[in-house]
Amino acid sequence: MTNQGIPGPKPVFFLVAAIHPREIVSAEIATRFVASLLANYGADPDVTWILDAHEVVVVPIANPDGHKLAEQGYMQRKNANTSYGGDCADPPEAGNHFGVDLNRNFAFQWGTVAKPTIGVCDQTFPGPTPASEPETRSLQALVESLYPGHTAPVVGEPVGEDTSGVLISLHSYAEKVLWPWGYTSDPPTDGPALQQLGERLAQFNGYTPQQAVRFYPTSGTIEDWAYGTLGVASYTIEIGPPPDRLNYCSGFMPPHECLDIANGVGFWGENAPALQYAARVARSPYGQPGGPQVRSVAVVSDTWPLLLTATLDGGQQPVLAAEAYIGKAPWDGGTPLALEPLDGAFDSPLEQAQLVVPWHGAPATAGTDQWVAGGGREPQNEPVLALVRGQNAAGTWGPMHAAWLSDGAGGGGDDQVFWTWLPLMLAPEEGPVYR
Ligand code: 0X9
Ligand code: ZN
Repeated sequence: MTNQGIPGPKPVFFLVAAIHPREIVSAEIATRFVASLLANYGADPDVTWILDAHEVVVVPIANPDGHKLAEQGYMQRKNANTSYGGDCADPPEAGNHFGVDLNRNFAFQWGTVAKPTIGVCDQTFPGPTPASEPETRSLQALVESLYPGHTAPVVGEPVGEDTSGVLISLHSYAEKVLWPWGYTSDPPTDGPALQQLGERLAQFNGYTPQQAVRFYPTSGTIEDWAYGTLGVASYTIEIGPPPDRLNYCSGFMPPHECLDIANGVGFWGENAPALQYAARVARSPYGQPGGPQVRSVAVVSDTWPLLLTATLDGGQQPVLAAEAYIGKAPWDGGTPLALEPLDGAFDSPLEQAQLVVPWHGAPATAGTDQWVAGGGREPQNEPVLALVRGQNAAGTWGPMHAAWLSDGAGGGGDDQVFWTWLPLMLAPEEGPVYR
């Protein structure tokens, strides 16, 4: 998914689910993520710039043969390859079935923890050779095609903030956010940065963030492979039961309503913001998560010029700057407009800031390009995105958060649009308008 009207290449967020088919909630969440992006494009400002500026690639069911068995209620973890012999239970049982564990089959450190000698019917049988399975080879080829120019990280050298791309593999049901390595207890060179993003994701879904090996050692997982061969920031999210439904929503095949229970915050409510955050930082996953978070952006105005306000959260670090890009992002050559701190100085971890959106040139003809200093389009006929970000004391810029400069009605140049070229059309007695 991407806005094909805007040419690439663009940073890629890759989401894969149901490598283990019995973990049925993973496919459901991946499918919902697709639906939510498509349904909210053009309406939700963050969804809109995510799809304008990124490619989002989702494989909701990575193990279709296994999923077919899971759909029939069998606790199938592996694929449905029966060609390696063995005398495995058939129909499949939870702890004894035919097939290869695709999440042990990837061609990186293959067989070092999950050894092929453990037995064909074992739950973590890694296959006879690295990437022996067609599903694995397809996923490897797909992921490699999405990250051209990416190379294996060099030990001792961080891959750097310019390395784009995030990969998330969805599983259930341990309530964890896990990053490489799984095959060794040594942290990778990028351990601190991987941890930084992992902890951010965990702040959204409430799960436990840790290096994967600390859950238990594994080899041949997709996340070790993707980080180990391409340097892509890669994670497993183990979707788990909301705290108040620990028993009811546990297990591989929880009731469908567990997606939304507890006032709408079930598996979906917990994980949707985490997935959206992962997409938002895909341009610089090793950098942006260390920067401030923009908690809110609002466009406030009762007359020209427009006033944009934002709340920035630097966590442990003071926020030292904030800027907005209007109509044109920095990666498209947009010009930053500096926000001013409301309390007079950028010096604390929580700052409120504002920008009086400059109005350059005469308020002339709709459709001309002379509206904002940021180099973007004027918003006469379509709403325009304002992207806001903050910088902390370490110099790190955080991820963008977006708001519309518009009436929120979805464009079309109708006469409801409050940023009309004719300021007099705004009755002053209406007071501030919060959009
Ligand atoms: O074992 C797995 O493949 C994943 N857990 S699951 O219960 N869904 O099968 C975890 C993979 C993450 N890596 C490590 N835990 N090392
Ligand atoms: Zn799993």
